[in-house]
Amino acid sequence: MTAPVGHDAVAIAREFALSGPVVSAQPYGSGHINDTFKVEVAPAAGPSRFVLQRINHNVFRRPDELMANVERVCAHAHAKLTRLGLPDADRRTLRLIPARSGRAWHVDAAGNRWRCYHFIEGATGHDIVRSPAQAFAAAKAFGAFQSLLSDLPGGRLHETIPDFHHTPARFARFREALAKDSHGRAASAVAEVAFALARAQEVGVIAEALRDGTLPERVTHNDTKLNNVLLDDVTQEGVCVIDLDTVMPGSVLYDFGDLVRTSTSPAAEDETDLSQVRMQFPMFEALVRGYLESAGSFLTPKEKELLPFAGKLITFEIGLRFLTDWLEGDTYFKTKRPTHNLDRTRTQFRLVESIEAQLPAMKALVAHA
Ligand code: ADP
Ligand code: GN1
Ligand code: MG
Repeated sequence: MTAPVGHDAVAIAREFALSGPVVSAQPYGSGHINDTFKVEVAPAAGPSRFVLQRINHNVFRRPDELMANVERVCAHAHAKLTRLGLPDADRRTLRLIPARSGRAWHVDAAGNRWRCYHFIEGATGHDIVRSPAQAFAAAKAFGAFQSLLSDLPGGRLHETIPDFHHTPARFARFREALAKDSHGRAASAVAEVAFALARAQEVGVIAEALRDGTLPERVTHNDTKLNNVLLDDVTQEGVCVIDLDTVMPGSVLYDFGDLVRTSTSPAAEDETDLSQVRMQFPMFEALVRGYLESAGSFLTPKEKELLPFAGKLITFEIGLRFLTDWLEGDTYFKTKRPTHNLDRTRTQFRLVESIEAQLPAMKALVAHA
């Protein structure tokens, strides 16, 4: 869908207990789901910048459950980091600013849910990986995030999007969209459809192992694209994992897999020059090192063994979701041009091919890591 406009973000920001009078609220970031604004307040004793977000309720059907998850995750992470004595715990996890009502969110007149976070200063979310050092830092940060949440109290988190990474369910939805072809677009994606159908046999590997217990369920992030971890502008180290809407029970393989998808290619997710798209081995090597540094101690042998395959499967799954959205008329992901979802599909599938060609070498690397 195209980005919704017209929210009075300044007025909404004033509904939160900020440290001074709101002076501006500008659209911010490149996420595909929520509407994000950078809010500035007049100079005051406290922080002067905040992040205001409208939760996309077409995607997140139960925003109350989502916010309950986010509150629990933020509180646990902050308390644990503080307990560990980290000097900059305030920068290492998202922190919610309560609304003036005292709740963690504000509901506007149109029924939209809004929340507000402290702005993480001096750190950036990158859309494209620039160096193995960045890949290393991102993977280490997401592994540390999983470790941080491994003792989250209070029972199982809500599933904010049921079957979010159930690749067979994603495949079934793709087949339905193809059969309906509601927008007459299947003819424009013949090669991509054939590419997807040819890989039907592999879609169940992780979902089935989770179901039969050969892979453990853990608290995972589930949306570990590179721009969902902010890296320090000076040191390039991972500072803060953001975008907590899909933190829920899952497999660590989805998290590692999405890092491979988003942190190994020198091209953007929507690059139209497919000759630019490829899995760069030094980036993969850095991801493995970074991830094992923070998560290596708790991974089972099977989780470790499947890390390379997960990179391929998740890249395929996200490509399939873009293709499904293309066939269904662009109702889910924000788009900025008519063929945006088709372009994104092509990029993902080209990356899948590149991963497939290097899978034996990737497996050998992990086996010896
Ligand atoms: P979406 O679900 O739409 O991807 P995100 O939560 O990832 O939304 O936020 C969109 C962008 O806003 C991020 O990629 C990041 O650049 C920026 N951002 C989000 N939260 C913060 C924060 N607390 N501090 C600084 N930047 C942030
Ligand atoms: C969305 O919210 P954002 O832009 O970080 C999507 C992910 C996809 C990603 C593809 C809730 O992530 O699942 O992998 O786009 N988030 C949701 O770029 O669907
Ligand atoms: Mg995001």
